[in-house]
Amino acid sequence: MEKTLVLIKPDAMERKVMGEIISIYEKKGLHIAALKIIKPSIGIAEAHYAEHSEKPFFKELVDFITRGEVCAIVIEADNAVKLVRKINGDTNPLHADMGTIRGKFAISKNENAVHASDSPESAEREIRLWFS
Ligand code: FUP
Repeated sequence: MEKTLVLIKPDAMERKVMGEIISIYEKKGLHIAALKIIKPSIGIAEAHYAEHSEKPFFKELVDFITRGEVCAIVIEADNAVKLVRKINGDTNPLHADMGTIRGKFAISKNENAVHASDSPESAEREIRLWFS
């Protein structure tokens, strides 16, 4: 079965909606295969967002993800990658459908509540990074 990595980001953790977000994946019937709460180091944040290292928002991204606790989750399901990205919704909360996690919980493009891997290959790399 396919695996994907979800991060519940510091904005959502601070607002105490971790349980509510996890329950959305569970109610959809997805299997939570692993879960841990950590305060990410700058190293893990930079490695996670390596593909964005040349982007103007990279520093903001790393500062944000390292400012507090994150809940890292491995979700296992058929088509987990596509399904979880659909449940999470558009990166920009202004474009996210209101039924999605970002539609319900995201504040801005940066503080957008959740991350999910964008391909099975990214999922493998990210799961190795967060659960090594
Ligand atoms: P997503 O796959 O939906 O998480 O989005 P991207 O991989 O395109 O972007 C990674 C993160 O960068 C997003 F969570 C939000 C952030 N971002 C910004 O802060 N500003 C931007 O202009 C674009 C993305």
